Amino acid sequence: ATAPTPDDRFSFGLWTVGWPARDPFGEATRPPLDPVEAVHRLADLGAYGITFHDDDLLPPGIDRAAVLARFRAALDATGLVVPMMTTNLFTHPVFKDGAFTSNDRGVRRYAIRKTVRNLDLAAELGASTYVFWGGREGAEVDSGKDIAAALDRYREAIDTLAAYVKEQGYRIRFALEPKPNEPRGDILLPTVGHALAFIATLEHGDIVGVNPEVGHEQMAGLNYTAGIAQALWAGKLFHVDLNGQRGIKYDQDLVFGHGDLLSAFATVDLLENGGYDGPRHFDYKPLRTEDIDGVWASAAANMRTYLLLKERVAAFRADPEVAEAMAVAGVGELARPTLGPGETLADLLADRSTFEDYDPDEAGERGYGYVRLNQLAVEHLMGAR
Ligand code: 3MF
Ligand code: MG
Ligand code: MG
Ligand code: MG
Repeated sequence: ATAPTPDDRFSFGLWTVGWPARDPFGEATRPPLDPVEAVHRLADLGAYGITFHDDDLLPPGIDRAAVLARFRAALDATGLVVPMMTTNLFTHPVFKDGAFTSNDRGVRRYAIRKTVRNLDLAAELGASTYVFWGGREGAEVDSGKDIAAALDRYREAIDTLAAYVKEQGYRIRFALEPKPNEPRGDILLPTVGHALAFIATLEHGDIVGVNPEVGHEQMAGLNYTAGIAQALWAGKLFHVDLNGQRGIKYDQDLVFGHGDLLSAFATVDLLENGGYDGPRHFDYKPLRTEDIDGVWASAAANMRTYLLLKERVAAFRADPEVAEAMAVAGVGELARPTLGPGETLADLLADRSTFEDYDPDEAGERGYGYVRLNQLAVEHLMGAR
């Protein structure tokens, strides 16, 4: 694969390469990373964007003006952009029962204030997507959280903030990031489907979409590619968090492709050929075993894996045998409406070929050849074709 360039639109969270690898059982294994260093290293590697939570760059108590001036200078020097920003509504103890859905009203009002402050900065830095990951919006105790009331408060917060964005004339869209659990026992809007259903109830849902993360859907045993396909179909795939996950367990945030590689192949196929035009954003964690060289090697690995998969997907799509296998499977046939142009249900009922003269036993004998199609995908993925 060719080396990544800004045209590939790869972006990374500051909290990804900057993760000092503190986990629930162990101390940090790496020193803190200067955000300015992160900007330079990511630009050198060929990324185009860097994203961050308010507190990643501007922790409480820091000289905001000074930090921002240094950070902006690094962006200007490298050409790196800030396509997405988000709010940390999960680290501080104040958010232990949630932010927009805490049972404590004062916390909910503080969460809205904290978000508005960072939305103003997002507008200033030109970020076009603002992500909401509700990590603490959830519960462990069923009787302790009125889910309907929590969803009312969630809706109230998102609508209030979206109305603010419109009033200010900011060119920002929101993207809700689903996750089934961790750190809460159960989290509200646990999957892409739950989030889409929630968005449909919003007053300002026109500027609200989703930011699905590979590992989050896979933690729920779901198919990530199918999930983002439905989000695309709904016109709601505003952003993606790419990474790797190996099965239903804690959120691993592995390098993209280091989990379910065949699924990653399908994801790249969809992102490249399915009409997605947002950033290819990586939300991963360099393994705790890595030193700082390993951090940059892992950042490069995300992009290289994506580009290699993009190459393999192109070869798969260009292979005449694949086209033939797809025709056998009827992949294109599904795009044809079930009723003919202008045909009514009455016409269909009158059409003897749909029932009286239809032989379901004979139709049931059709083989779809999906295994052959999948084997072709596997062989392209392995570089065997
Ligand atoms: C946690 C996440 C988050 C979100 C981030 C918004 C800390 O599992 O995935 O990362 O992605 O808050 O982008
Ligand atoms: Mg995550
Ligand atoms: Mg994750
Ligand atoms: Mg994420």
